[in-house]
Amino acid sequence: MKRVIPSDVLEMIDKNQRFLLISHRKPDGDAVGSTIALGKILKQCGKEVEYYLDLPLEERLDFFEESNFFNKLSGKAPDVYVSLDCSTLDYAHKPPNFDEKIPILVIDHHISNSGYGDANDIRHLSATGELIEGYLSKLGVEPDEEILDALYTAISTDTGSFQFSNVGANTHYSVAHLYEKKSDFSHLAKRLHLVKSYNQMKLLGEAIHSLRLEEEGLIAYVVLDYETIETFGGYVNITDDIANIGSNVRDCVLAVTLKEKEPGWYKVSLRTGSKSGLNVAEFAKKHGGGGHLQAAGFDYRDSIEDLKKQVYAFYQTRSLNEK
Ligand SMILES: [Mn+2]
Repeated sequence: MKRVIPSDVLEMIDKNQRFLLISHRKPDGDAVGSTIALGKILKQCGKEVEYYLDLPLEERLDFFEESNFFNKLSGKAPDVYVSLDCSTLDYAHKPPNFDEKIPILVIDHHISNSGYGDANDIRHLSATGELIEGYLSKLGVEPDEEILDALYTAISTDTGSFQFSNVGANTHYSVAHLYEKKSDFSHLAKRLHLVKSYNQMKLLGEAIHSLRLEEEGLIAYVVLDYETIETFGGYVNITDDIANIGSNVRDCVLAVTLKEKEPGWYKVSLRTGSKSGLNVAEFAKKHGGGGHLQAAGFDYRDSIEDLKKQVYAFYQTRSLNEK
């Protein structure tokens, strides 16, 4: 059932010629990978494809030859916009003179997606790339190595290298299809999940060094101050593995990471486990941020001591019968 592509989606692809592919702001591996894979699949079907993405790409994602075609818009209006991995149209990175009268095809895996397209393929799989993998056989496309790498990138990044709870048998079936065409993705997996610049590696070390446990090890704090960040290149990635350091400490329930982006201005990330009974998105929302049950973030400009008091009060709200 999950592998069924809606017939009106296939019809929209079949009956149109010019496609403009878009995705969400700050594109992640799934956004970039599923966009490139679908773009090349459509080209193999004889379609004209243009891309409009929010650039620059993260360094680890910036290696696809197909990305040379990104944002080279001809100015001709497309027949169809394709929105990939984007749960709302507000969150999409739309091209200049985006025309609301042109039909939209939505392909996405977010459960919160309301189906804002004129045709929608929304299935709650691990990654949009997992949906796109199913288009290969349906459209009779033989994938080249770049399509395989793009789909692997999409699925591998959105599943945290197949470690998140969104992984299912269907995920592994999809990836098995990729391995039937290419035997070794280890080099790509390393690039996506392990390789860092020297500065980012040193910042990871500094972050681990700053780790402190409070409340008998149940709450962890990691703080990267402005000076340290500046020493190692001045670049802070808010979604990197630094935010997970505290939550990977045994028995830690709540991890708080502060990155001082500008003097006195912190990017705060919160992480908790699926069984903690805490909803960190709620806490982040109170501070003007947002996120998921187990991972959320917000900007913060007051004293760290004050924040710690609020974090502790929040921690105490966790239900006593869950652990
Ligand atoms: Mn995704």
